[in-house]
Amino acid sequence: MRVQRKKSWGLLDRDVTPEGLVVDRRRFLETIAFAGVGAAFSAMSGRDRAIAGGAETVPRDVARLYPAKRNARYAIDRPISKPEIVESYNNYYEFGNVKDSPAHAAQRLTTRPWIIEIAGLVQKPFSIDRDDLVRRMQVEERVYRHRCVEAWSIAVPWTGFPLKSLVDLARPLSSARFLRTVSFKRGSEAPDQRKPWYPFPYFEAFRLDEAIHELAFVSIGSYGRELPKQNGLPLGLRMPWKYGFKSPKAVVRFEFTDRQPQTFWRSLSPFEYGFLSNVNPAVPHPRWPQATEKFFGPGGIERRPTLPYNGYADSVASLYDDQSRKGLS
Ligand SMILES: Nc1nc2c(c(=O)[nH]1)N[C@H]1C(S)=C(S)[C@@H](COP(=O)(O)O)O[C@H]1N2
Ligand SMILES: [Mo]
Repeated sequence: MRVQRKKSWGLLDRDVTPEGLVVDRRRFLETIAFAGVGAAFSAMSGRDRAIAGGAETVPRDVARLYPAKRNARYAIDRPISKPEIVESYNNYYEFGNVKDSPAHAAQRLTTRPWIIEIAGLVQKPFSIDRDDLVRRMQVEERVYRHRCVEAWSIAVPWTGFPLKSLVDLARPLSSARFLRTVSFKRGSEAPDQRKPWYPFPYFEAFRLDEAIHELAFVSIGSYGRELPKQNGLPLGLRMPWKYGFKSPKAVVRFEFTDRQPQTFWRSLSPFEYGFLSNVNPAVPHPRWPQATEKFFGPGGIERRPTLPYNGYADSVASLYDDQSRKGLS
């Protein structure tokens, strides 16, 4: 079966548990920190002091955020998926359109430095480095369900902070009604972005009331360490009550608008992809019935009923009127 094909990169090993993985990874990072480069590090400023060598170093204070304390409020009804699956079976069209391509192709993305722009209807537009943004946030771990419109699903412990904290930092004007995200565009590192048939960079958008909902989450890590590139490093969103394409990866720009923005997949196929695209078992997608899903559980694939709002109805259903509850949009 394709998704279980062995992948080897980093420190992943088919046999380690998620917990074991966290421990191994930290030990590795700490070993690096204390091994070769001591003298060089002590000459650097605290900000630049980094844990690992090479071009893209994780600043030491950022690496120390992991593993972040899990927020028990977001416990879910199913076990966590194996990182080996979550990190080898990906949708990330910048890095190919087959599931096992991003796991290797995305390693070419340069993720540090990474400047994020805050733009549009805000009191004062600004740019901020990803690590500086992270330093200003209260970081925690949340286990979320993730449901792709293709009808597969996973459950993942993400590290990050509420999108609302970023919105607060941005200080939107009262005229702002929507939040639009734009992901990176760098054809030299993501060859699939050079192909003409997709309108890269990837762009998504949300109503502002959705963006400040407590479930809307900015992800910077998973399984107790920095996000793998194929899962969205340096920073992505996780909107767990929506289909997976509404969780953009590698975001470089947050833009506040007063009109509903266009979105990537909707621009390609408006009858297949709604603006809201909340998970809804009653509304079949033209290509994928949505009544059930294939959950990548720790013991293998489980067929499960799809839950309204992906199981988050108690929390988010009140955001939507009858009209938007019924349909795709
Ligand atoms: N920039 C970008 N973000 C993206 C996508 C993409 O192609 N490009 N695919 C989306 C889709 S369709 C899904 S299902 C999720 C998959 O996230 P995962 O690979 O971390 O499980 O990422 C979403 N975010
Ligand atoms: Mo998806």
